[in-house]
Amino acid sequence: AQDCQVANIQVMQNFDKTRYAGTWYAVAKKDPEGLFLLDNIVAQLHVAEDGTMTATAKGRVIILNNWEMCADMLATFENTEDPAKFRMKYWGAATYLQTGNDHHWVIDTDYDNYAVHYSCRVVDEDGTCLDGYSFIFSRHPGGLRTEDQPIVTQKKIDICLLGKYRRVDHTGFCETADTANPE
Ligand code: AZE
Repeated sequence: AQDCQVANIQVMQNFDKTRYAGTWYAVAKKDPEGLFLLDNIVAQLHVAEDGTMTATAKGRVIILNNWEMCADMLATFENTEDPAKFRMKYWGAATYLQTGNDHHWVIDTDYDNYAVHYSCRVVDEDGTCLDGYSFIFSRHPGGLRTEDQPIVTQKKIDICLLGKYRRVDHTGFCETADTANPE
């Protein structure tokens, strides 16, 4: 059984960021406190020849008193001693969007269908996570394959977040011409 200590959370073994690259659709998320991406969340990860990982992400947000928009985010990743644990610096393409420096842990992935992401922002005195977020990503915009669902459910249990996720809808909100990614 898991003890919910952030320090004891198991991440992906032999993580291969080259295989992790490409497009991921968020299909479920556990929110942190405060402003966050609402839905239509798509991440594109890129690994350069020298191994540097960068990303873009889009998602619907509501900022400044009910202004609904598509957040266009950029990120760079810093390696740590664990190949599946990164520091992620991110910022908005527009200055009024959020900037931050979060952990980015890859809990599990088969690279071709699903990925379980985890980020704890604040560790509590007892070693559990006080404030954090997590994404379940799929290569398929329609959701997880049936056969991947029990694997993902087990990982949610392992990271002590079972029952804390909401589904992420994809309605095409961030796919209009003026926000489309030229890649
Ligand atoms: C992530 C995938 C890799 C790139 C990035 C991600 C996270 C982005 C945010 C963005 C928040 C924006 C807000 C804007 C008002 C993990 C999806 C950048 C957390 C709240």
